[in-house]
Amino acid sequence: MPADGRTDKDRQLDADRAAPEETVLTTDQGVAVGDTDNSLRPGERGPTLMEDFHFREKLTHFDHERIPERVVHARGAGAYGYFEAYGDALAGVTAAEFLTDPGLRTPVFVRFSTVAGSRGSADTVRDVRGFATKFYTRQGNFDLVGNNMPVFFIQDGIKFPDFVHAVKPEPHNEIPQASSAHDTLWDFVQLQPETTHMMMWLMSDRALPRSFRMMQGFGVHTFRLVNEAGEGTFVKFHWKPKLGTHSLVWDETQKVAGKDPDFNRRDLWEAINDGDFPEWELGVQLVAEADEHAFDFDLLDPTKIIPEEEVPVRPVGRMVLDRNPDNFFAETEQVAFHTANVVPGIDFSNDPLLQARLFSYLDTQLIRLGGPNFTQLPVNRPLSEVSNHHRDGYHQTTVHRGQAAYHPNSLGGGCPAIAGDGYTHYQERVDGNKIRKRSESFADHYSQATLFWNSMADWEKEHIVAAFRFELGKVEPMHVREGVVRNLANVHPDLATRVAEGIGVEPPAPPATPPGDRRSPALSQANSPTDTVATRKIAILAADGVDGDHVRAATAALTEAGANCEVLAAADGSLSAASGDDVTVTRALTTVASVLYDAVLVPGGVRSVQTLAGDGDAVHFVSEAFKHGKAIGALGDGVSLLEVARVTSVRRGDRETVTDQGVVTGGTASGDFTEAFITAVAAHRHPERDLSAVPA
Ligand code: HDE
Repeated sequence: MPADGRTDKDRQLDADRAAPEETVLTTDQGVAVGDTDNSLRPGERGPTLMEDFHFREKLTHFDHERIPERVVHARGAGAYGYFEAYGDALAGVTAAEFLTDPGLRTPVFVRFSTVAGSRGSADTVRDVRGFATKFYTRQGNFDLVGNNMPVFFIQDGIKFPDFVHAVKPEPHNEIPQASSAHDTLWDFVQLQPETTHMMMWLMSDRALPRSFRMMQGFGVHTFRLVNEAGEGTFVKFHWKPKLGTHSLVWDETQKVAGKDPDFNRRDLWEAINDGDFPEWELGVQLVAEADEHAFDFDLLDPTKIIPEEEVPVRPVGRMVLDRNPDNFFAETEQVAFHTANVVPGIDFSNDPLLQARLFSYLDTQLIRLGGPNFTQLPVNRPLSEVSNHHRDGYHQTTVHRGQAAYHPNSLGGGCPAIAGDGYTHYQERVDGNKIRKRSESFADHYSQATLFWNSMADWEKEHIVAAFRFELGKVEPMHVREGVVRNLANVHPDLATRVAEGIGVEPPAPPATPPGDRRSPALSQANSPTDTVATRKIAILAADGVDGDHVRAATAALTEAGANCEVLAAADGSLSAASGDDVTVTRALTTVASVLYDAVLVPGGVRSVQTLAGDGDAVHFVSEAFKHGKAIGALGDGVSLLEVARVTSVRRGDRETVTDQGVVTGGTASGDFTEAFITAVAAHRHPERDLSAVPA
């Protein structure tokens, strides 16, 4: 690790960086430009002349600024960082150096994305999130192109265009944008039962991450690790976020989509800018080749997980993102991931979805980035040396020297030479007749959907039912709604009945055989760690006359614990506190909303609280935060604002600290109070509240 903390990739990029400081304006030919505001014309009022090369170049370049957006995962945000293995636990399992040498710091670039929406769509829509990592290893680039859900909609990649056409905006009117709540998706789903397990994930809160920094990542497919002797071990890759796995709630996501469509992107950017570097642990589930058939599902079926209780996830390293890109287009837009980018020690399985991806990603980069030389783009270039006989093509930037561009050659001294230790594909024995047929071992589409349902906490189940009702409520043809309910009956009769009751469909008859009762606690977000308030955004509502000591003491304790506090008031500037001193306002209330914060604190001060009680924005702020299950703190007179905001179903303390369902009240900002409030914020949400009657 170099002393300046920069990765080798960062250093490599120096050669490509350009900055305008101390330069003069030039054409692309390097000719200095003296006027870029007026086109060349005969006379002041004459037509523009063809010979104005600067005008033509400027406009032409502009006209060609856009490239096709990704057909899926068009909207994304990226960052650089590094990966470090914890130790050599995988030595002997894989020849991949970056996974086994704890002394190595491997640079990475990660791009997070939504799937269905266009480049300009909102961040917080209900969708799968992409989680694609490019490791610039010393043995070449390895791309782990995963998602934040561990399974997929289909089992064979030949179905991908069908699925994507169904979920994207409908072809006749291009409606709806970035939403799965429409006829064609659900029509596909009801006719394609293999989607059932993934639809459970999509209807769960996993589809609404609070932050890219608070979501898991999964390689989805079974891959192979291969050691130096050529022996293989099946592997599933997992990313676990250090901040826990947390989600927004549905009503909130829709409001955020309007208030701040860049919510997740901004969150990533700001955290890295502030030095709060997001971190994930890489884990692996390993399965010996001999155990390939030891499960009640097929390891090659991408609609299945290996329950963590059956094969534990072994932590093998950590990834930290510590640098924002310099230029969105050059880096985040032009980064080209490809599942076939593997290094020695990592190989594929015969998962038919993965096999299709091995074709599709290269193909897609060719159209998106306009030719075969996209690997030379700075963000895509490996750190290890590239030397081969590939030549020419659009945008060739390498100046290949020499006469011999073929192998074997003697005129070029036989170079580049064949590597003695080159990548060797795992020598799996494969034989069979050429057939178009799905394996029988892929036929069970429901057991793991049931496992997922059984593993959810009650509030997670409620959210899933509400999501199915919302989405299917937008589907016009009744036979499509009925088809989905028929599928859900195979998952669990409770689920099917509760969904049916909300969408005008006859509840299904009880099944002949009751559903299984297996659970996997690792699937529930209720079991995600809630031990930190790091980077959580706390809104402190105030007006003139606020108790300045409350603001100071609470801010100090929360900041100390890692949270970010903002004082919100009717206008920017500063407030005069009850004791006469000034309190700086971070933002005007009218420019923000409760949905952009994790928790609310109302300090005391009679005048301040009276003003807030008469301000609809402030009152709504509190009731909406309550509705969304967020921690709420109120001190002294601030407690009375809760009444006005209809936070009435909880016990409140006027003097000593009382916590009830994440609402923390008390007389002073004592250690007692701040500790209780911090615990309430760390819990993320308080779903135990009865919210049905709370408007917001
Ligand atoms: Fe992708 N996918 N995909 N996908 N995918 C693309 O490649 C494709 C699948 C994933 O941030 C495309 O460069 C096929 C599973 C991510 O740049 C395209 C199939 C998983 C990203 C493509 C799948 C993913 C993509 C579009 C079924 C999770 C964004 C633009 C056989 C394990 C990467 C592009 C980024 C992007 C094809 C299924 C994840 C068209 C054919 C399963 C995170 O090549």
